[in-house]
Amino acid sequence: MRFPLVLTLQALWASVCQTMQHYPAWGHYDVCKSQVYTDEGLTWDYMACQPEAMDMTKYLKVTVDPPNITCGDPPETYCALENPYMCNNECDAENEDLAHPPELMFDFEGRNPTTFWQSSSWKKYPKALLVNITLSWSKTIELTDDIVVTFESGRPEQMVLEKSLDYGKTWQPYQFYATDCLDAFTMDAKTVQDLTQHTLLDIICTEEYSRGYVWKYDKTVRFEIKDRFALFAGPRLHNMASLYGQLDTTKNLRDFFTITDLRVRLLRPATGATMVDENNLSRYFYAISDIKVQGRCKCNLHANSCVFDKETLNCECEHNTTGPDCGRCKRNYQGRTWSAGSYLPIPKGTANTCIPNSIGPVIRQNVSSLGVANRNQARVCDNELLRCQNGGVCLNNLRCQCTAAFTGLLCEKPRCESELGGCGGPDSGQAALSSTPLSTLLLLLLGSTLLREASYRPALL
Ligand SMILES: *[C@@H]1O[C@H](CO)[C@@H](O)[C@H](O)[C@H]1NC(C)=O
Ligand SMILES: *[C@@H]1O[C@H](CO)[C@@H](O)[C@H](O)[C@H]1NC(C)=O
Ligand SMILES: *[C@@H]1O[C@H](CO)[C@@H](O)[C@H](O)[C@H]1NC(C)=O
Ligand SMILES: *[C@@H]1O[C@H](CO)[C@@H](O)[C@H](O)[C@H]1NC(C)=O
Ligand SMILES: *[C@@H]1O[C@H](CO)[C@@H](O)[C@H](O)[C@H]1NC(C)=O
Ligand SMILES: [Ca+2]
Repeated sequence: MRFPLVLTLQALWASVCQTMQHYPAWGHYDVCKSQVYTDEGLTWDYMACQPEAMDMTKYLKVTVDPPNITCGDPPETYCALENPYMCNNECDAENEDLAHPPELMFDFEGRNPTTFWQSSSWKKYPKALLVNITLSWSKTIELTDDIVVTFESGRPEQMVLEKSLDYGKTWQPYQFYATDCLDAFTMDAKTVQDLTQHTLLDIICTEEYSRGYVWKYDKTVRFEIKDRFALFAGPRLHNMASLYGQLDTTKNLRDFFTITDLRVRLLRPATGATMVDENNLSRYFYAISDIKVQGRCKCNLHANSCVFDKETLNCECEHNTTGPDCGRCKRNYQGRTWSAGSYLPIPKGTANTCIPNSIGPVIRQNVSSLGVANRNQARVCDNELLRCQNGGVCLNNLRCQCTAAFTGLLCEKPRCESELGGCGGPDSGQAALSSTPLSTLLLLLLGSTLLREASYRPALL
């Protein structure tokens, strides 16, 4: 029993090392193709690839609604929330030093004093002070780190973070924030720590970022992306292989982290007390010094760079794909139906390139008649290291034909698990784990070790 295990490990190790020599940047999916020598000379090998994560606030358009809610027209003087006698906060849109336009939420922070956007005060109390701050990219992007909104004023007592996936046509809530969730939104208060793999997509209301009048210290409101990733990738995100595998097979999980627009809906400013001081409403307003959004262009694993040109982001598509998200095949390269690249198998993924019209069907015929994989496509399965699991059969090194109960590129997942909501009972995660074959676990284990090493490079994910 022990002998074959060691051999398997060695074989795996050898193949991983070989892969590393060929693809030094493996596991980051940052290379779309590389030249390789084969019996037929120099040819291209194609891999799944994605752009690096970057600071997405450089590429957005910001809109504040209602349009004249930004302070300073007419000029106004504000008092401090915690001290109504401290009234030295002036806003004047005409005076550059005293103006607080929306751009100041996205400038370089680290200056002292901070720069910030500010709303006019709650003059119309008890009518609600409602403000929408909408960030638009005109491009689908995938979030890779927490969204962090830093307030200069007290944090709002009620707010909603919303997202759009269709360029602002429709909006869905991402997270609710309130000092009292039940009262504000008739929702139970939760934190991201209450979420599990099966409830990851639940939209929660949290009191973590609203409570407390001690706003000198607690200024941020977060939407926790990394804690959600960690449900699959482990506490320090060391098993990214597992996360990538899950993203690959579960579309709504992937879509959850994908956006074209974000909206911060400010519903009630900090009051610091149960009673609003109606005699001095200049104490109540919103001010935001910084918003952080880290992400990458969504290019369907067909591009490793994304360029900002004429005010828009566009993927630089490879693999003979085209469109802003590389979402279709180029003209004359529609030899088979377009499909997104795949993170699997780790580490290179599968490019799923578009192939020319003319030779498309012929290649496919020859692939099926001769049982040889199309050279343009990475091998998905074989009878050695990339075995189809759970009784699946490898077809032409291109895909595993799984039995009815399993799914995933290597049939590694019980079918019920890929539907979020999961396999039912609370112990189903356990059941799924124990039914995972040893070799898959080993592969993931090795993958994670190497990923950890690779993560010393800056900007992993
Ligand atoms: C803010 O956006 C929501 C939809 O996301 C809309 O219903 C609401 O009227 C907007 N509020 C303002 C002040 O524009
Ligand atoms: C914004 O402008 C509208 C119409 O010009 C006006 O009715 C409203 O009172 C203004 N609101 C603020 C906060 O200045
Ligand atoms: C708020 O209170 C301070 C101190 O009493 C006062 O100086 C200021 O004018 C007040 N502002 C308003 C709008 O009443
Ligand atoms: C795409 O097309 C170009 C030329 O049109 C070709 O050189 C290249 O090999 C093709 N295949 C891929 C997968 O990029
Ligand atoms: C496909 O296979 C057939 C028969 O084996 C052969 O005649 C044909 O030339 C092959 N086509 C290509 C593009 O290799
Ligand atoms: Ca700022």
